[in-house]
Formats: sequence, C-alpha cells, structure tokens
Amino acid sequence: MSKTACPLDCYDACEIIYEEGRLKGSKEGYTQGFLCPHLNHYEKHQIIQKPRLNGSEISMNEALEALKSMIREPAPNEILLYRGSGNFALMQEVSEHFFASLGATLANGSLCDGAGEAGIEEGRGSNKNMPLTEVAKSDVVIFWGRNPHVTSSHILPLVKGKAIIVIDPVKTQIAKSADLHIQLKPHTDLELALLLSRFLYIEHGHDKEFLDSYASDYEDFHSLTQNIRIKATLDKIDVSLGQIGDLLHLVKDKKVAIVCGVGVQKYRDGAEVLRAIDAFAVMLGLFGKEGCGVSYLGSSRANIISPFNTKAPRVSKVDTDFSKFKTVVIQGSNPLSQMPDTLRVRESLSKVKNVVYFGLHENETSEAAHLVIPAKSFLYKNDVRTSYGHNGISFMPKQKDSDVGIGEYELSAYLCREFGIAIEDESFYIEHFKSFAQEANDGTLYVKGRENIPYQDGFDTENKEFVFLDELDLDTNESEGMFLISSKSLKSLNSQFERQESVYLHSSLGYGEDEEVVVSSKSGSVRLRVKHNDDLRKDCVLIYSGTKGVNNLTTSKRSFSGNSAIFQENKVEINR
Ligand SMILES: Nc1nc2c(c(=O)[nH]1)N[C@H]1C(S)=C(S)[C@@H](COP(=O)(O)OP(=O)(O)OC[C@H]3O[C@@H](n4cnc5c(=O)[nH]c(N)nc54)[C@H](O)[C@@H]3O)O[C@H]1N2
Ligand SMILES: Nc1nc2c(c(=O)[nH]1)N[C@H]1C(S)=C(S)[C@@H](COP(=O)(O)OP(=O)(O)OC[C@H]3O[C@@H](n4cnc5c(=O)[nH]c(N)nc54)[C@H](O)[C@@H]3O)O[C@H]1N2
Ligand code: SF4
Ligand SMILES: [Mo]
Repeated sequence: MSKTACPLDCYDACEIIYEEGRLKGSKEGYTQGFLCPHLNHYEKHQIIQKPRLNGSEISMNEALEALKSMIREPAPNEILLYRGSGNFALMQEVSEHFFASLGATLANGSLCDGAGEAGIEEGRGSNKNMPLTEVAKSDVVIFWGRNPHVTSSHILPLVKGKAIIVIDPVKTQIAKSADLHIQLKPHTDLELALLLSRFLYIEHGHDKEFLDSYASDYEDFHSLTQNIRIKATLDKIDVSLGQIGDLLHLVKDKKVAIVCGVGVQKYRDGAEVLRAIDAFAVMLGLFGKEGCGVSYLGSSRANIISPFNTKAPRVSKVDTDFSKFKTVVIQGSNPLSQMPDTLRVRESLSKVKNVVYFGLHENETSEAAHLVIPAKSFLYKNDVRTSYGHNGISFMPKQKDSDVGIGEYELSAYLCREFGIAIEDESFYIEHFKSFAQEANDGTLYVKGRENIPYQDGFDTENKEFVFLDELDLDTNESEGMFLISSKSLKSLNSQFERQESVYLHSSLGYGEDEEVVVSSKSGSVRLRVKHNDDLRKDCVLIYSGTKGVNNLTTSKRSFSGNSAIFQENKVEINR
C-alpha cells in the first residue's frame, strides 16, 4: 500500500492509496475515501504504447534521436514548447528548463481561468484563494458558474445542510436541490452582480465597518451601479426583482462562500465579471473572515518557487501562430481539440515542419504530429502536486515500473545532456518541491505560508483597499444567434477519457433526438447529433468541452484582460 495523488487538472487534487493495482481515495482529509469516474477507470483507458515517426512505429531510442535532430536543425528561436494541463504536477515544468535554457520560445496566457484571475488581481492586488476547508465553515454557499457534481465533487459533503444558491443558465444537479436557482441568461453575470450590490446598499445590508476600512470608495461604486436601468436590465438578464430579494435575504448577516467557476468568464469581459462578483462580496464584507470569501481557481503554484530556468520569450497559448516555428513540441496538451478556433489552429500547425506530440493518449494532435512520444503516467514517475482549490500538497512517488513511454524528467535530462545544458538529479527537484510542505496538527500536509483566511489585514493593493470597477462597458448591441455553453462533462477531463459526441438542445426547439444538425458561428461549423436536455434554457446550445469539433465554433480573440481564451464569446446557429 502506498500513497500518491491524482495528477489531473481538477480543483480537488485527491490523495490516493495505491494497493494491489487499485486506486482508492484516501480516507483522510478532503478526499474522504472516494475518487471520481476519471480515476476509478484510469488504467482502463488506452494509452500510446510506442513512439511513431511519420506514422511508423520506432523505438524510444530512435524517437529521442529524431527529437534531437528536430531541435538541432532549426535556430533556437524557431522552436516552440507548447505545454497544456494534462498533468498538473510540478515536475511537468522540467521540460521548460531545457527549452528555455536552449533559447526556445514558451507559451503564456490561459485557456482556462485567466480572464477571471486578471479581474480578481485588479480588485484585490492578488489572487489568494478561499480554500475548500474554509468553504466548509460557511452558512451559505453560492455556486456561481460552477458545476460541483461534475468538476469538484469533493466539495459536496462539505456543503451538506447549508443554504445553497446557484447562479447558472443551466439547471445543474446542484441547482435542482438548491434553495434558490437563478437561471439567468448567459453572459449577464456582470449586470446581476452590479444589481445585487445596488440593492444590498439600498436595503442597508452592506458591511459599513468593513467597507470604511478596506473599500472606502464604495459610495462611488454604488453611484456607478445606479447607472444601470433596473427594469431594462432585469428583462435583459431574465431575472426577477423577487429573485434578487430572495438572494439578498439568504445571504445577509451570514457567513457566505461564493464558489465561482470558469463558466462566468469565458467572455471578452471575463475579468470585469469576476471583479464585479468580488465587489458584491466586498459589499457583504466577506474577506478576511472565517467561512467567508470567494473561492475561484487560485494558483496551484502559489508559494512554490520554481527550481527551473523558465525565462524565455513567450507567445500566447490562445492564438499561437505555430507557423512561425520550424519545430513545435506539444506536451500534455491536445491543442487541435482544446485551443479555440480549431480551423485556424489546424491551418497554422499544418505549416510546421516538425510537430512533436508528447502525451499519454491518441487524439487529434497525436494524429497530426510527425513525431509521437508516449509519456509515462503518474503511477510510473516521481512527482509532487499542489492544488488550485485547496492548500494541500501531496507527494507522488513512483508506484511501479514500466517499459512504456518516458517521463518528463527523463526526456529533459536526455536533451540537457545532448545539448550541454546543466540539469540537477531528479531527486534534487523532488526534494526542492517537498521542502514547501508543512504538516498541520492533523498530520495533513499543506503548502507553507498559504493562508486559509487571506486578506485579514486588508487587500494586497498599494493602500490595502479594494479597487472597485470605476467604469461600465455594458454590451448593449448583442449579436444574433443562440448562446454557446461549453462546459465540462462528467466522464471526460477536457479531451481525455470518455468524450461526448452530441449537441444538447431544449426539446421544445423541435429538433429530434439523434437528428444530425450543423451548428455554426462566424468561426466555423460542426455537424453533431442532437440530444434533448430540458435543463437548458431555450436560447442555449450546450456542447461539452472535449466534444470533437466544438472549437470550430470558438474565437481565438483574447479576453480584454488576462490573455485568456473566451470559449463562449461567439453566438451560434443551428441548421438542419
Ligand atoms: N469531470 C470533469 N471535471 C473537470 C474538468 C472536466 O473536463 N471534466 N475540467 C477541469 C478544468 S480544466 C476546469 S478549468 C474546471 C472547471 O470547472 P467549472 O468551473 O465547474 O467549469 P465549467 O464546467 O466550464 O462551467 C461551470 C458552470 O458554468 C455555467 N455557465 C456557463 N456559462 C455561464 C454564464 O454565462 N454565467 C453563469 N453564471 N454560469 C455559466 C455552466 O452551465 C456550468 O454549469 O473543472 C475541472 N474538472
Ligand atoms: N470548447 C471548450 N474548449 C475548452 C474548454 C471548454 O470548457 N470548452 N476548457 C478549456 C480549459 S479550462 C482547459 S484547462 C483546456 C485543457 O486543454 P488541454 O491542456 O489540451 O487538456 P486535455 O484535453 O485534457 O489534454 C491533455 C493531454 O495531456 C496528455 N497527458 C496526460 N497526462 C500526461 C502526462 O503525465 N505527461 C504528458 N506529457 N502528457 C500527459 C493527455 O494524453 C492529453 O493529450 O481546454 C480548454 N478548452
Ligand atoms: S475528483 Fe479530481 S482530483 Fe479527485 S480523482 Fe477525480 S479528477 Fe482526480
Ligand atoms: Mo481548465
């Protein structure tokens, strides 16, 4: 029996007991003895067994030779390392050490939470997260654009018995049993948050004492919220005055956790949305207090210092012009499915002389790559991981040996040797990461210096005060079409594992179950079979992340702040 942790890109970062070839959730701490479909069936999913060069199987030694010449031949500035989040553990970054030291280009920006994070940083001066363990101490939980049954199930036992509010255009599983569900029109959270702040103030529900100390511009912010027309806005966002009243009634004078997901910020103004939600939390005085706050996606690397050299020229991972490079190495990512604007990505990547895919599973990107190098899964290599949803840190020692694939450290050490770049032993880096762990009274490990209740002495801005939005740019001329909702599905982790194949529509729209339709936007189109889902609004089209072709529909424009992809910006239409 040995302990490790789930490597996947997920809030929960579960701790695992590995016993006789079986993965079980650790009974201690937040994992509470259960995993999820991904890990329950982890080793049943087929992984790539052998390297390939131009479609023909080769040995690992031949693959490493081929990789070496693909790196030796071009100038360093013609080489790009594009890293995704297939594995979230800390040793994944070791390859950046090699490529940065060589003078190659790396990627920056976000396909995920970047817009929201930028908004939080603008308001608070930093993005220190409210961890899972604090959410457990609240009276009321607002799930705002977060689908916990699918993406963060370990929060569910912690919120049992609390008052639950859900703000989501979809009637998610948690919405069905919530005390209040506001099924607003997509992309109207900014307006809703401003209205909530405005009515809270009118009803004298704001925390004056807190605001005077840490957000003294709140009167100006209130004036700003007065610029929105109440009736017209309520009509636009499809929320009633009664629902606003009900929400305020539930949260006033309570310990409230606003548990926000990426759903609210997949738009160009995603930063403003999170900043407005934060402002509502500030009006309620939710920061620096037990059981209160906004739980979004923190940085899993908060308080961890990288031992690697990662200083390099960077290009955005949202709209990357791959064609500028002669060799593109793709690690832990499936950009031909998961980057926005797939038609553009395909065109750009098709002009690259050497595309290298370094991953576990076959997918669109492995199919298009010249060189495919299988990775080793987390069970076969040493690592350490942290989370963006809580402050735990887990050691992930190798569980067994395998002849299949190569680990990130092994691959990078080989390249460093061949190109004369200094690299330490693997154990040096593992010990380095372990040194950030500290034991709590109950024996669990957490990251040193990460606060469970951040902002107790004010915010991380220059004068310790929250910076409210000071101008509004509310989109008034909406484009035609239906809203695309593209969120996470239960049995896939983005494009890993069991991927969805359908477009979900409200049954009243008149399309038959299994009917084939073409969904299109200004960026492109995709042909999919219809499944009915009456938990959707009639103006929404749901296509899950990982569905083949979904990103034909999405734009490679970036969010105004945060260098982030905006998967729900484009409207779509359905045709038979
Ligand atoms: N099973 C599973 N778990 C996962 C993943 C997975 O693919 N599968 N992916 C992981 C990753 S990479 C991430 S980033 C996290 C993300 O996890 P979540 O933050 O939960 O993200 P999503 O599922 O994208 O969206 C959450 C909710 O936002 C709602 N939503 C969509 N548009 C809007 C809107 O305009 N306003 C509001 N208020 N709500 C809206 C959706 O209906 C959905 O219920 O999950 C992680 N966990
Ligand atoms: N339409 C739409 N698009 C989206 C989203 C959405 O909600 N809707 N979500 C976005 C978000 S939030 C995210 S985070 C991105 C995710 O996008 P990606 O980072 O591309 O994630 P995955 O699709 O999970 O692909 C992960 C890859 O990592 C490989 N892998 C797994 N483990 C390892 C390992 O240990 N080593 C190596 N080398 N490889 C490994 C897998 O085989 C797989 O190829 O997608 C974004 N794209
Ligand atoms: S819930 Fe998340 S961290 Fe836990 S086993 Fe599933 S994917 Fe891994
Ligand atoms: Mo993500």
